[in-house]
Amino acid sequence: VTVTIYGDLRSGNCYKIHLLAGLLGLEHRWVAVDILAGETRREAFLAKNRNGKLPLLELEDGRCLAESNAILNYLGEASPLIPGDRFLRAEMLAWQFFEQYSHEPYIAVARFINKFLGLPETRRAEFDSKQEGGHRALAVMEHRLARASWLVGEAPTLADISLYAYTHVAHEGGFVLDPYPGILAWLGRIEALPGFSPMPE
Ligand SMILES: N[C@@H](CCC(=O)N[C@@H](CS)C(=O)NCC(=O)O)C(=O)O
Repeated sequence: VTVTIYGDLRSGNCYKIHLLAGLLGLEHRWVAVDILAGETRREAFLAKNRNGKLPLLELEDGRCLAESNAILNYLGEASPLIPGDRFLRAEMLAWQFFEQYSHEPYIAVARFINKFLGLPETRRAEFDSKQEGGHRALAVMEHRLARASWLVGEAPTLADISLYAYTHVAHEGGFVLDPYPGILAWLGRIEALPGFSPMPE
């Protein structure tokens, strides 16, 4: 018996958990849930997460935990990916909150509209409206990564996992990464970590 993760690996929020599990060698059961087929809106899933969102972690005793970055913090407890230092740990959380408020709502949504909906004319204005905010978030990351190897301190943390998820597929949302050499080098450093697993195609 082990923890269960409900996820759809086309989603960066779900892929974060898959990536962490590989890096830490965590034993787990992965249950594939198909968002595009409406499975997150069915009663069986809503009974586990009223918010109807993936990913979702279910513990052996039946308790469930939603929100990708909360799940990372739960599964990453006592690993080198969470700094012991109080300030660095809070900085890691700051990047994770940044990811959810200033990065994902632009880059993940633009990617969804383009890659999964095929950029229909009815969503074109919304897609365009995401570009400026996405580039603002990428510029904030570049400012740090032009002068440091990792987002926090001198080693990889959960902050890097959270932000890797949608940054490495940002081009699928129309964001060309060439103007961000610090980000490109950082993506390569994450991909070279032992236990790294790519997002499946
Ligand atoms: N803040 C949440 C976002 C989760 C989220 O938006 N999940 C999307 C996929 S990326 C989802 O499950 N959508 C299905 C739906 O809304 O029915 C997290 O970080 O886990």
